[in-house]
Amino acid sequence: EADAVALSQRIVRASMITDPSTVTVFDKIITKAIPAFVVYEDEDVLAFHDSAPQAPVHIVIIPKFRDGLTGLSTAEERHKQILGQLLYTASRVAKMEDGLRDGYRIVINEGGWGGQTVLHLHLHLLGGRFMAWPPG
Ligand code: DGP
Repeated sequence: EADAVALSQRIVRASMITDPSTVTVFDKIITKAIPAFVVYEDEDVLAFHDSAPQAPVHIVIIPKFRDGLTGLSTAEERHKQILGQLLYTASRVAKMEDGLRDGYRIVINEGGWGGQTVLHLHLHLLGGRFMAWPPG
């Protein structure tokens, strides 16, 4: 039964993903139309606290210009630089967070079965507790 519940939850989450051309909540965070606790920002990248934290430290890192990157699966040659910048930002931000001194985890949820709900590529930076393996 637990499996059935987990599967139905994933299907609900997948159904939230609709039109890749839609403006997502991350656009509103980038334009400051809705507030977020920003921990790092430069010309290309924004990092902010996740509103539904799954660990004591849970930061979302996004490119400011989606440029077709609805998720990792739409990555193309031209995205190689921003993909590197996102990981490098994760490394920089992790150094600033006391709770991540003993380690952390980077996650990219891709597609419905990957648990993705926002169609704008993002890294999750998680830590502040032991991160179990395998992930759920
Ligand atoms: P994913 O499920 O991998 O697509 O992750 C989307 C994350 O975005 C999820 O962990 C919650 C977070 N999130 C969604 N809406 C908001 C919001 O309005 N503000 C903030 N700070 N985070 C949000």
